[in-house]
Amino acid sequence: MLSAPDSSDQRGAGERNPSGSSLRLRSYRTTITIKQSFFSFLRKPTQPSTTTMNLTLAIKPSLLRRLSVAFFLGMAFFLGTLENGLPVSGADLAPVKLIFDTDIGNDVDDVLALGMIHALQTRGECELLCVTITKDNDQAAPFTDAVNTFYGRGNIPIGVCRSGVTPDAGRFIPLASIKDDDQYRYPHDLVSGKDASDAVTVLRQTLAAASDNSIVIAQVGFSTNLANLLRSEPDSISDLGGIELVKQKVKLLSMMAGAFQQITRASGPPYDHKEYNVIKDIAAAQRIATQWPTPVLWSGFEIGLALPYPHQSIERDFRYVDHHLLSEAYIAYNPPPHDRPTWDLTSVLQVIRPTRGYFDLSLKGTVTVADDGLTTFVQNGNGKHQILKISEEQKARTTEALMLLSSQPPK
Ligand SMILES: [Ca+2]
Ligand SMILES: [Ca+2]
Repeated sequence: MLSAPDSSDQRGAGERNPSGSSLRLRSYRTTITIKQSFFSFLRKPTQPSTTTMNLTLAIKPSLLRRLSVAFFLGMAFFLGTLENGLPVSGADLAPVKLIFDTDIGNDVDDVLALGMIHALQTRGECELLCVTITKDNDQAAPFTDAVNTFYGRGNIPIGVCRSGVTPDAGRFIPLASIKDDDQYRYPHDLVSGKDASDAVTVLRQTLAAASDNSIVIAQVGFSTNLANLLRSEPDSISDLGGIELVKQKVKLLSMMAGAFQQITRASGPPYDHKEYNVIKDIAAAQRIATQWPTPVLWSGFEIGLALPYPHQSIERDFRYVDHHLLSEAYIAYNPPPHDRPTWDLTSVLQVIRPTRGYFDLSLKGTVTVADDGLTTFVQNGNGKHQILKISEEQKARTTEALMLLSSQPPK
């Protein structure tokens, strides 16, 4: 096994390997004969040009070891640029340009997913361009701004919808309004969703400003905003209607929506699950399934359910500040020892780290959303859809990644 050069490298050549191993490092001498004309550019005009010269290179053991280490580090770097045996292009290493569309304020996995996005941005792996919200409550946008501000990105545009869907405050978004000594516990300057722009406007502005085929969207709530985007008409922001704008600018949509396996409860037989993000706006989900013009990844209910967030992380990993909006939201929603499924986190992780083997993807096919909200996936050669899958072997490593990224402190 290779190790970095140690203090023995400071010793003179020929000294015994301090480890006492039988491997004796000796001086290696290599004689290289090179046509002197090769070095003619170094030659003084008076030097003869037709002779050959012998170069003797004495390579000391310490140098040899350094060269070995450098060689293997170089190989490791080279192999690190391979994914699935294929070279990773510079474009693959560029930060993913991300739009996060969320019903933040209902379940708490949206909050952990947003924290994870910030951690990945800090690592240079993505750039969060805007957040659009499908929960129609005026405290959802200030809560989102508070999370973004905590991670040092309080100017990220936030768009809201006025759909009437899930208008209640829920269990944790009022945390953004808490004040300690007349100061917001969680600073933010967007104090009400009434002051935020319409989500479709924010989406159209973000897409219009983007390079072609550059945008990835993670939709982890209802399909309301994206369905409205598809229906949007050309306007002062863009000459393109919604479908054309998406077709030109969006590379991939990743959705936490639907269920593609029967779900087993603690008691009772397995059942066909009507998933929350779909049934809250079935018509919008149907529009996405039938009209969205780019490839779509679907993370079904069964994926996040298979990856419960370890509650010990909530108790331990967020204590680097006195108050943490992520852990307080989790506790307000469903406190430890509850291990909340990681539904929304899975859709984010897959699109920012698509080649790391956290999940498997089905072959291509088509998702259908029935009028009652049930979803089915049928494999076919030319469909735009793929569904996420996860194996027993992947679960521990993927959970670890979700946990570490969710709880990573701001830079
Ligand atoms: Ca702000
Ligand atoms: Ca959600």
